[in-house]
Amino acid sequence: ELLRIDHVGIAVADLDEAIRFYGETLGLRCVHQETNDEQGVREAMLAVGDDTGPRIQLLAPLRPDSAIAKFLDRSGPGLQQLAYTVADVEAAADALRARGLRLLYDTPRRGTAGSRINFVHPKDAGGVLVELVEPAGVHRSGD
Ligand code: CMX
Repeated sequence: ELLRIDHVGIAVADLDEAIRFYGETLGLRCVHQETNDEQGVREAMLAVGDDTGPRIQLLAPLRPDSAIAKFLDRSGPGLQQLAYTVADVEAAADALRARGLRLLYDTPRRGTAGSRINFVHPKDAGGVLVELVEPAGVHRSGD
């Protein structure tokens, strides 16, 4: 039920500086920015090429106790997560739980642009923090 790669998330200390670097050095265009208070992040979505494929997500911490701040403290800036698009985040999470993986949330939380998200613990996915993203507006069974 993983449909495609949605985005690759990169932890950065300074969002504006990172957006500038990616724009000026790699030519990636910032197409969306938002603050997600619950996740403790300021984030930016960058389009690659014609923007038909996966995007790059830059993640900067809002607070010292946030997941991104802890990641930066431990590992420094760099790849933090790999996110897959799913049609139904609850169904995808249930299927992975049934295969013995730990999901971080009992119920989905809000992600970028009104999406619904959950995560697989990196220790259960070969050292990769896997995010499941159900984009806003897709059909959900039970609605
Ligand atoms: N990728 C790979 N491994 C990671 C990791 C990551 N992003 N974050 C932590 N780990 C590893 C640590 O290196 C550590 O390994 P060792 O035990 O071998 O040293 C282990 O996982 C720690 O696990 P933990 O103590 O259970 O958890 P932490 O306090 O380090 O938090 C995690 C890790 C994944 C539970 C936390 O980052 C989290 O809740 N993430 C989900 C939310 C999130 O990332 N939000 C920001 C993005 C928001 C968005 O995408 O919209």
